[in-house]
Amino acid sequence: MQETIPWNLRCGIVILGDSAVGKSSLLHRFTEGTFDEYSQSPLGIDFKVHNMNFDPDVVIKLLLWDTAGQERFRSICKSYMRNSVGCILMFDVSQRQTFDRVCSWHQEVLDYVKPNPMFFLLVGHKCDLAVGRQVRKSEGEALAKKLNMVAYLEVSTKENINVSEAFETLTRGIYNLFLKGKIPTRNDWHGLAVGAPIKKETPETKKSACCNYG
Ligand SMILES: Nc1nc2c(ncn2[C@@H]2O[C@H](COP(=O)(O)OP(=O)(O)O)[C@@H](O)[C@H]2O)c(=O)[nH]1
Ligand SMILES: [Mg+2]
Repeated sequence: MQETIPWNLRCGIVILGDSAVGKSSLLHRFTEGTFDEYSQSPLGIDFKVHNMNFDPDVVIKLLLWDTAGQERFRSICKSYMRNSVGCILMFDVSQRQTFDRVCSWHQEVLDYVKPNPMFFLLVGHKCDLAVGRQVRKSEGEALAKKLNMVAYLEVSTKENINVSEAFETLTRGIYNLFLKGKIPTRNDWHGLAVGAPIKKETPETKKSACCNYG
């Protein structure tokens, strides 16, 4: 008997937040497993693919978009928002102003993707910085609740705290909503795409899986 599926769901996730909150570091830690304190921010956009397994027969292919938070890159960010169903919205717990800007990021994204849905995970980043902390965990939790987000998580890329949990929590939230029929899929929207189950057999069938989403 042939084994069913490798990838049958494809999910776009965009990482947003002010400059220097740690977006690129988080994506790098999650996909490459390392942290480099001195690495440079990318100009514009970076892109990674990561497969996630929840059930033995369901693989979710994540398309992960890193963005630069600077004003001049906003127009680039927009096209990636349009191809995403999930957003990791980050602030730096040691920089109060980055927390204060979360509401406007959130509203801006919703306005832009309308009428398509977007599901958010709020990340209070750099939680290793206990001494310089300017935002309490309870404030992050309250804001995520107020904005109807999937969850709030405190993350440290540097100390590798809650890194994979962040991606898993958001993806699982989206997956569960999808199973409940709360996320529509449409041909003209690529945030969440469903591919027909395929047979895991040869390199050829694997190749066709990639093209399965149209
Ligand atoms: N203390 C601490 N610093 C971090 C952490 N993650 C990233 N940084 C630092 O924050 C700065 C900005 O990170 P970067 O990923 O370029 O932020 P981006 O502009 O949002 O992409 C860099 O100096 C990183 O070394 C973390 O978890 N803890
Ligand atoms: Mg960056």
